This record gives sequence, C-alpha cells and structure tokens, in this order.
Amino acid sequence: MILTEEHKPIYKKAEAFANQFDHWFDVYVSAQEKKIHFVSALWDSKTYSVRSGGKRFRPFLTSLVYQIWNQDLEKIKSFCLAIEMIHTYSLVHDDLPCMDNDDLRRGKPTNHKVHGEAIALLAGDALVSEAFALISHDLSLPAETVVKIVRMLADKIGSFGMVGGQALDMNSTPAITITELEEIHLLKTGYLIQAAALGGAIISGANETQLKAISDFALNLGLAFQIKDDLLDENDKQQDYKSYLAVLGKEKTLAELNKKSNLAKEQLTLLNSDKTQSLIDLIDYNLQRVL
Ligand code: GRG
Repeated sequence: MILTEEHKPIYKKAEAFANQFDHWFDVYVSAQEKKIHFVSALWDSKTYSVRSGGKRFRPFLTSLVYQIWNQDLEKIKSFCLAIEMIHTYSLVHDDLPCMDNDDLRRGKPTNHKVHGEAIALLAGDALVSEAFALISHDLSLPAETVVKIVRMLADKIGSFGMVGGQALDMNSTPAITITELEEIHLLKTGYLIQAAALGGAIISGANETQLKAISDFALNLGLAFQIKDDLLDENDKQQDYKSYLAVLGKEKTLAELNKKSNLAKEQLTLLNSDKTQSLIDLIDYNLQRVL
C-alpha cells in the first residue's frame, strides 16, 4: 500500500491491514488452484486488478467498525475479500471502452488494455459472483448473519445503489445540479463505502441504534471520500463537469468536505464507545490523503 506519513497510527494500521488483506487474498487464490487452469485467462485478469495496489480503504473500514465491538478478524475475512472484489469489479468495468475508456488505473495499464475487453468484462462479472459465493460459503458466520450481509450488500450495489449511480452518471449532462450530483455520488460511491461499514457492524452483532449511527456515519464518510477524490483529480485531468469542484467551486467544495467529515464524526459520538478513535482518524486521513 502506498501511504505517506507512516508515523501516524492510522497509516500503520492501514498498512498492517492491507498486508493482512493481501494474505487473505493469496490464500483464497491458492485454494482455487486446482480449478484455475480451466479458466486461467480469467483468473489472470481478476488477480491483475485485485493485486494492482489499491488502498483497501473499504475492507479497512469494515475492520475498524468491526473492532469497535470485536477483535477476531477471521470473522470478517470473507466479507472484506468480497467488498474489495466488488470495488475492483466496479473499477474494471468503469475503465472499459463503453464506460470511461481509460488506459491507466493506479498508474498501470487498465485491465482491458492488458487482458482484452471481453476478458476484462468477464473478470468483473466473476468478481461479483465470487464475492457473494465467498460470503455464503463462510461457515464461521451464523446463517442469519450471512443472509443479512448478502441482502444488505446486494441492495447497495444494484439498480438502487452503485450500478444505478453509474447509470445516472452515464446519462448526466453538463447542466447537472448539485442535487443530481449528490445523488450520483451517494449511489455510486457512498453506498459501497456504507456497505463496507455496515458489514463490519452486522458481523459484530450491532443493535438497530448502533447500525443506524454506523450507516449515517459511513454515508457522510463516503461522500467526503468522493469530494476528496474530486479535489485530488483537480490537477490530474481536464475538470469533469460531474465533479463538486465544477458545480460548486473550490471554496464551497472544501466547506462541503469539512461539513460531511464533521457529520460523520458526530454520528460516531452516538455510539457512546471509547473504541471509535481509529474511525475518527480515518475521517481525518481522508481529509489529508494524497492518493
Ligand atoms: C461500472 C458498475 C460500475 C460502477 C462504477 C465506483 C464506480 C462505479 C466507478 C469508479 C470510478 C470512480 C472514480 C468512482 C468514485 C469512487 C472512487 C473514488 C473510487 C476509487 O476508490 P479508491 O480511491 O481506489 O479506494 P483504490 O485504487 O485505492 O482501490
């Protein structure tokens, strides 16, 4: 993981978690080894993107929420793998010629540039199916918990979630309003980040009040994450009309970033827990991140 400011505890934690995640993913791939040779092109494509240097922000968030109440990380292993695999699928598909048609992702050639468009498309499809397979095959979780997380995740990434947000994005025009922009980002970015946090809370057995606070915290964090992304993109490319900067200007965008970050912190106080410091640090990390 490429993070700076290693002296800060949250960076160390993020780095340690990313290593843990990579180990889980390696073990998962090894366990499939006997079957992989039938479809090796597909596995090369999938593993290319999962291993291409993502920050692991979403599963890290799952782990921090889970650790408010529990410590045994094995219980969140399948959910963490699943959420990052779904995130990876969204990036692979987003880069395709029929979507954003990007040549580079994380400074490396995009999946379809290396593996071809058809295999990249199928790799994305397979990542989603396998994400759900991983969770539903996890015998360490009570069946009721499995149903709850599968249902929640499916709701957050489908037509009324991430995929719906992408469709709205594809159909938007330069006349976009801030309300429409927020709707797109809520669905496209916010819901997957919210799902990551809710997964950690559900597996921990959080009650309804706690789930509501985590849900509201994560949605604000998700929007703050997107706003920060827009700010980081500012110098990268010609300003996209579908960005907070283009719609609001820099000053109001920064104000929105701070507002959402503060709202996220407020929600955490509702948990009345002394174990939320890492999540507060994560909100601050997002404010400062350079990647
Ligand atoms: C194609 C179904 C489908 C959905 C696409 C998430 C998404 C919807 C598109 C990706 C493009 C994009 C810029 C989305 C905004 C969310 C975002 C900031 C993604 C990047 O997440 P990071 O920074 O990426 O966590 P890394 O590289 O660290 O994994």
